[in-house]
Amino acid sequence: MSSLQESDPKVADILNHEKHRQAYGIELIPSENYASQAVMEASGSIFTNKYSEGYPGKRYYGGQEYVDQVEQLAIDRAKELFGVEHVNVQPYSGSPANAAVYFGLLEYGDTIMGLKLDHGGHITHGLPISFSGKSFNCVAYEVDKETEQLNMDAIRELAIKKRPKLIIAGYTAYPRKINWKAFKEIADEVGAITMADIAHIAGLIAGGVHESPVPYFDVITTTTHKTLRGPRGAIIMSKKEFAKDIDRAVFPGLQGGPHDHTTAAKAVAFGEALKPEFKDYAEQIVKNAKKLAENLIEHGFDLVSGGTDNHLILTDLTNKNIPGKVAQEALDKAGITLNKNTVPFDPRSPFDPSGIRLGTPAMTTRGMKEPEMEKVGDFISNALDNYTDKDKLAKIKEEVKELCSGFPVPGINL
Ligand code: DSN
Repeated sequence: MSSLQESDPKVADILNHEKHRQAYGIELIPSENYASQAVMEASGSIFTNKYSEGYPGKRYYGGQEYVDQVEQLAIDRAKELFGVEHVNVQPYSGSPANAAVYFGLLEYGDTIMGLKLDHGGHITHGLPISFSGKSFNCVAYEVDKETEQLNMDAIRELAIKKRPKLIIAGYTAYPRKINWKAFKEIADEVGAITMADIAHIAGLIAGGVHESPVPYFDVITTTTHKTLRGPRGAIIMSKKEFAKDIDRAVFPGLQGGPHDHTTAAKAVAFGEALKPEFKDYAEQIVKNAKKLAENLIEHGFDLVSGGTDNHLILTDLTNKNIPGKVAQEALDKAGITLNKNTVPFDPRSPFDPSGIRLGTPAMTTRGMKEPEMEKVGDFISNALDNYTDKDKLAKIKEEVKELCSGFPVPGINL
């Protein structure tokens, strides 16, 4: 019996159920992944016990000799992985990382420009009800109505009109490549700082299958737990000239003590991403997404922008006459997890949108390849064709379990 089972059987039982859910279900939420056993060991380690406000070599507490080593290791590995001049590895997650950039480099009320939330942007990129929208003057660009892709001419026109201090690129529901150079040219024209939020595609950039913003952008934020496959957390990377302001904004501006156990796990994850096999994983994510997209198109699904270049697929279900929420719930019953999502120019609400968002990082981590993506696409189509039929959904769930049983999850021992 584990010590958790002994001391808290209720929590142990919940965890056990979640373990089976993760192992026997098809995980298609594009922002989720399976961290390695090594990442989870570091994350659940004795660094949980430590406080270390400040930065390596400049702390406000004693007993820092090992914390300093692990934080410096995480910094050095992230620098090597992304080829950047400066890294802060302390942000608790993506939203605090973005907040630190804004509060470190801007004044209240300055104009920031990001992609509209329901076109694929993020809450912290200027949604009026988030801290970003409340503290700054937010201007939103959109995708093109015809192509459902970014139109750099329209973005340039808007930037010239609104003169933002900060331009944000990098998205949560955009299935195409991003032209960093074009964004940089626009920013230079209007005198804006450039911020890339690569949370979704950091693993693809680290693995060399998506172009890096590093040669062009001033500041880059990313969470560490999506395609990068680390612990839940974030980092901020920047050119040297922004380092001091960003570090001050993280601590003491926004945060107190960093989560040292997470820092240790970030170091492990960056070490894993530096290994040659990470490149194969990143390449396979994209191959899998393209295969799944192809299969869904064959099944008559209407993919936003017509396909994908990265790890995610956004599907408008209007032609299938199934709202996104209903689809998500039906697929849950079939053992397939994804999320309902708005599509560009969605006439429906974010609580009950027209689409679903799905991605391949987690399935790629457990070793699935193109033949399995065909099966996954068939399961989705079959489940949505029979979304009111409980027995049919239960039968698909059994088939899903059988498929998943052949692909153990790293870090999950059943
Ligand atoms: N919650 C993340 C996602 O699912 O894309 C973004 O922060």
